[in-house]
Amino acid sequence: MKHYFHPMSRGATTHWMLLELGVEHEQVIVDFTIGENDTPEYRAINPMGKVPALVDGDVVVTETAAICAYLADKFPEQGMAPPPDSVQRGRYYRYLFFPGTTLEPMFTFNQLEGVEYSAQSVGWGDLTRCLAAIEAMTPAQDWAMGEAFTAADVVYGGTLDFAVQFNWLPDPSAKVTDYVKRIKARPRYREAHDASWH
Ligand SMILES: N[C@@H](CCC(=O)N[C@@H](CS)C(=O)NCC(=O)O)C(=O)O
Repeated sequence: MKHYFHPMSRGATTHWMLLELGVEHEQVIVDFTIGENDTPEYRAINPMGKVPALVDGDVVVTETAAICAYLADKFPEQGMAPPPDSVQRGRYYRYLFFPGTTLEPMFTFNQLEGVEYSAQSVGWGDLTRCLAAIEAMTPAQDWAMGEAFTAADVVYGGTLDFAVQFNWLPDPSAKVTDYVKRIKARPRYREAHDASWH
């Protein structure tokens, strides 16, 4: 399978996921800083021209969370996703979808000054609600799904890691910083991110 990525991108997260699973893959660097994402060939893979993307035979997957979810399900023996018919699956989906649909837009809008919006209408509500949800969802010990480290931690924990790193979270609680520390202590995280920027 081919992993289209750039080390200074969200591709570090999907690379980390591939390493956690120990999946052989071809790493294809798409240097978007010099427009390598803006070619007809790459747009045929991802019309958004974004990295990361994964091509597995005839299957094309874009979006960081979708790639992590796809990989976790493709290699069920690695235990990085609860079984599709298990009761844990609902909780697992929440961690996979919440970062991209809610946290990322909130972090972006929170950096902008003078932009007014209705917290009742936008999907991310507001910073206060997001911080309360982060506090409620972040595990005090182990991982998002309990003892098993899963794709939920790669996606949700990876987003919190970015947020702490870039100071998007005002005064993160001890629970959040400890969880991010556990994430960063994982050998495969280090391997993926040492190849990136820290
Ligand atoms: N929603 C996408 C966002 C991907 C994204 O924004 N990638 C950035 C790098 S982190 C990119 O490819 N930027 C190049 C560009 O937009 O031209 C995902 O989760 O994968």
